[in-house]
Amino acid sequence: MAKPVQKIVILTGAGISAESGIRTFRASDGLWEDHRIEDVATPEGFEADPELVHEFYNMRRAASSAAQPNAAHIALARLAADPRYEVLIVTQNVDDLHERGGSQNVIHMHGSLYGALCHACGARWPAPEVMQASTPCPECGQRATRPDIVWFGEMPYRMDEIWTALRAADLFVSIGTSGNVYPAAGFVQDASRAGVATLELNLDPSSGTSRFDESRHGPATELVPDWVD
Ligand code: BV8
Repeated sequence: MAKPVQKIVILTGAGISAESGIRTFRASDGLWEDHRIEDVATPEGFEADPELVHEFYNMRRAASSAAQPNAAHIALARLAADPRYEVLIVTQNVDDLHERGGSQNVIHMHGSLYGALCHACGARWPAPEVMQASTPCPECGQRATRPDIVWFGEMPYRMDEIWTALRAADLFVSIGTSGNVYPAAGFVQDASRAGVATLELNLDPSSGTSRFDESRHGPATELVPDWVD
């Protein structure tokens, strides 16, 4: 009788991309130049100044495209390739380093720098490297283009799928996130309530560290390959 496959749900945050040179939110003290991130990563911020918000995301898209996946991204792809495990990566990150590191089963719950969305009709298409609000929508032609990013106050993507997978998992692992933003920060509680084992791999204790069965602290490029291998 073949051993049962172990189901693992992995939540990642900005910390897994830090060693690829992509700044985390905390490292920038929640600031981008002289703007609070909550001011640019919100629908109100976009309404108030669409070009400023596009500039914020164009800069981050350029940083993401210039970055390389690191040993942590690559180790997670190795784990998923092992037939003993069924791995789902739920990332809060909007970069594409998981995919470029070889992972296939990835949910971008906060959207992606590589998606464009029409604020008027809801159409989606692949984002150009540099995006402007005036870029006409390929569907409705209106000039209301925004990055396909989930801002504060907006509903994250594919939550039902995520919660279902979380509750059916054997193990929930949180990597590189400070545990400050909901609903992602609540996943450890959802997992524990469903009897799922929980592990935190983070540079330093997150806001939710006491909720994990086990916490290991250090850089992701050391912790993740050690855990995977
Ligand atoms: C929603 C896309 C409802 C944008 C992002 C009060 C209480 C509870 C909740 C709320 C509240 N007030 C408001 C809310 C809701 C709000 C929220 O949680 N606010 C917080 C500030 C309190 N949440 C929302 O608005 C969410 N939506 O609730 O919708 C709803 C319901 C129905 C219908 C409609 C709506 C949406 C939140 C999504 C916002 N978008 N991202 C963008 O990227 O520009 S959030 C953004 O910030 C990131 O995606 C990420 O989620 C978050 C930053 O978190 P981290 O990834 O953890 O990054 P951070 O820098 O904080 O931490 C890095 C960690 O890595 C650190 O711990 C560090 O130690 C570690 N690290 C660093 N280097 C390394 C490392 N680890 C390992 N190795 C290293 N080398």
